[in-house]
Amino acid sequence: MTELKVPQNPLFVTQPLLPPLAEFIPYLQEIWENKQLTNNGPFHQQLEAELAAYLGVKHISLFTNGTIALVTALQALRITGEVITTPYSFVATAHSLLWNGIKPVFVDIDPNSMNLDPAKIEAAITPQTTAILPVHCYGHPCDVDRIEKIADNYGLKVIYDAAHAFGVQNAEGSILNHGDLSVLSFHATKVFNTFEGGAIVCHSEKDKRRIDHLKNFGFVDDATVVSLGINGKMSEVNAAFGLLQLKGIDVALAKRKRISDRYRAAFKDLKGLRYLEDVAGEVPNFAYFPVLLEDAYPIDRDTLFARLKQHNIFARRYFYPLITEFPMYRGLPSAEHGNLIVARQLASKVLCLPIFPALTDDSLELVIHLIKNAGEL
Ligand code: T4K
Repeated sequence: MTELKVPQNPLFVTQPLLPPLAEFIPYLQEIWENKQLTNNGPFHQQLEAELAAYLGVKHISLFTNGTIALVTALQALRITGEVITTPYSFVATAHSLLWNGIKPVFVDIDPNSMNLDPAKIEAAITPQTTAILPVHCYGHPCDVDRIEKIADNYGLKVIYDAAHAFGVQNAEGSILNHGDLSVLSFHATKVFNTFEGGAIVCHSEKDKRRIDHLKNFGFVDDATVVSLGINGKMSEVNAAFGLLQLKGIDVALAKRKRISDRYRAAFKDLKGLRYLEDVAGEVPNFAYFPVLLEDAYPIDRDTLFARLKQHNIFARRYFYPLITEFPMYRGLPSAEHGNLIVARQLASKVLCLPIFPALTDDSLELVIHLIKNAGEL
């Protein structure tokens, strides 16, 4: 790259994966012919089967989005009282608890993994605690073994918010096989998208049946409603799009890996900038590329954020503000500043850089140049 060119079009943190439109038309023709638009149609069933096989999980239930899937997962396990969760996430994680009348209890995160710190969970457990809702933040796996041990000791359920963790594996296989349930998001900004969409992964037919009833108003047949269900069903158009997406997912993941590798190589010896390290045996999905700017970096996170914006580059401060800063959470005792020291630090220091399959080399090199030369520009 000889000169710095401000990109003509804005460069966003992500851009949805979209296959050629012509490849989607035959799916639409099929829907137009069979007139099944929703309610567990053929594409819906096919996508559930193909996703379960691709992800290496037993059962998957598709949803209209990840948030309704989270709300339903808590209903499926009849969670009540208090639930331990992280403040360092998208607000939907905690909202799913409030929608169920559950009190969120926020616990601080680990500075290296940026996930719920297992060492701090036990101190937050009370007689009202019924579950833990950790997030595999940025797609990096939580310490599932330690969380499982604590849950077993105290008789708690574990629901993983796996919105970022499509395709992620640890040494034992899919990360989605841990906990009682895992919830995925297939939103446009995710590694695998169905425009809007989500899913619950579960381990037994019985759980899947209950989840499927809950996402269909509680109906088990045309005259019987057994639970306080909601309309959480994925439509045939979204499911068909998912089937097409799935065909290109491995190529898309490989492109993401290339970008992640390039960022890592470029920032390896950069003073004051830290990125998430690989965990042994982990298969990541390169969903996000968060960098943490420490004191040794020449400018602070918000100055870098603004400077990139001047160059038409829209990095994102995920997850700033912390969930506990929002009005419906800030009065909770666990939202108190001293309880969340690491999360507060990270929320002021982390910036997520553009990463998506169609990111061009020129754009990637421009982002790298601006970050490496922040002290001089
Ligand atoms: N749990 C966690 C941990 C989550 O991260 C999320 C969602 C959920 C639960 C809930 O799942 P869903 O109910 O959403 O399925 C985005 C997404 O809206 C949200 O899905 C996601 N997390 C969150 C981390 O990011 P914003 O406010 O950053 O979205 P937005 O519209 O600013 O998009 C970011 C950039 O992506 C834009 O600047 C441009 C680009 N973009 C976005 C969209 C929507 C496109 O190029 N095309 C698009 O269609 O929240």
